Amino acid sequence: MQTFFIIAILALGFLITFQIAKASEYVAVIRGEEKTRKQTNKINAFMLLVFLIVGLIGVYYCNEQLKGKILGEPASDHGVLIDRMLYITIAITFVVFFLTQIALFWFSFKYQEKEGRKAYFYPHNNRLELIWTVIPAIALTVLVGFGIFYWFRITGDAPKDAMKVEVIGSQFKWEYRYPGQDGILGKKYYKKIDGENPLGQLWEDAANHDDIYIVGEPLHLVVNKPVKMILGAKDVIHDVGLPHFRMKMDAVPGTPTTMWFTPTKTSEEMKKITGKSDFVYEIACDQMCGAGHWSMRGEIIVETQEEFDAWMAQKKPKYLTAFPDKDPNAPKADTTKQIAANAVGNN
Ligand SMILES: [Cu+2]
Repeated sequence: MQTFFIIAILALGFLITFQIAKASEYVAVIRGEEKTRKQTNKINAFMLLVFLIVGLIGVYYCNEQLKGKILGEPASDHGVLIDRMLYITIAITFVVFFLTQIALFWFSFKYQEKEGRKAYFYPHNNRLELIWTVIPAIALTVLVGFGIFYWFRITGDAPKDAMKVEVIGSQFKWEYRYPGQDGILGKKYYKKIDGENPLGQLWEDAANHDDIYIVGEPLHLVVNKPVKMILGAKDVIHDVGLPHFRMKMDAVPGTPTTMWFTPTKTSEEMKKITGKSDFVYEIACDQMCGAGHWSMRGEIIVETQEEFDAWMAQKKPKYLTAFPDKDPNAPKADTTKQIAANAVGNN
């Protein structure tokens, strides 16, 4: 039905344009070609001026409308750099936009065809050529220079003391893995992935024994502590998008990618800054990865080291779930019986 309407509207639009063209052709014949051409030329020149004014008002209106809808303060060290770069770019392009648009439409209006006026033939001017080559060259060098400088800082190596966390995307969820006490993420092999071992951890690698697996709950990060994310995917290409930290990086099956940043504000601080009591840091999938793509929205909690440690202390390595008999804290079957027997005896 929708397709039918679209085709009908297009056909109607074509018909109307065709009829108007035909009608103006007849009018031209009746009134005389030359006169009509001059009149149309005048109208066109005037419309260009109208376009300029309406366009500029539109630009201002859009800015007013969307002002409060941008993300606000960045919540990471890299975010500050990204925002600064963005504002410098916007400031430069803003000036260029205004100057060029006004010149373009105003000149078209002012120098429209007039009786007795002949276009001035002005083929070349070295000084002008130099000016409009050198100024954009300097502006672009500044922009690209900033970009490269920040790019190297952001994509450079993470600090040695950075905490590590693995982020794995699949249709349609995020899974996380912390390296545990040893600070090393154990080896994985995709053929080992099953219901009991969702990341395919190799249990013979001892580095895996203390790794903490998290799914279906927010990712926890420590404020003012650099975090290095090791990204991966199980099926298609996903993308870890962290809008509040101004970070994003593809999560690719088979090829680990990394990114690092330092969260600078806790979730609680962010609630005060934004004035929103329900504020949450989001992790989004920034790659159209399938029909359930939207449902990959996850949450991140940024907290103090103490809060993080308290949360982490409740977590049990996946290894101990896979091999309950290796768990020193798990109640042994016979010991439980013994305790029960003792309790009965004491009564
Ligand atoms: Cu995705």
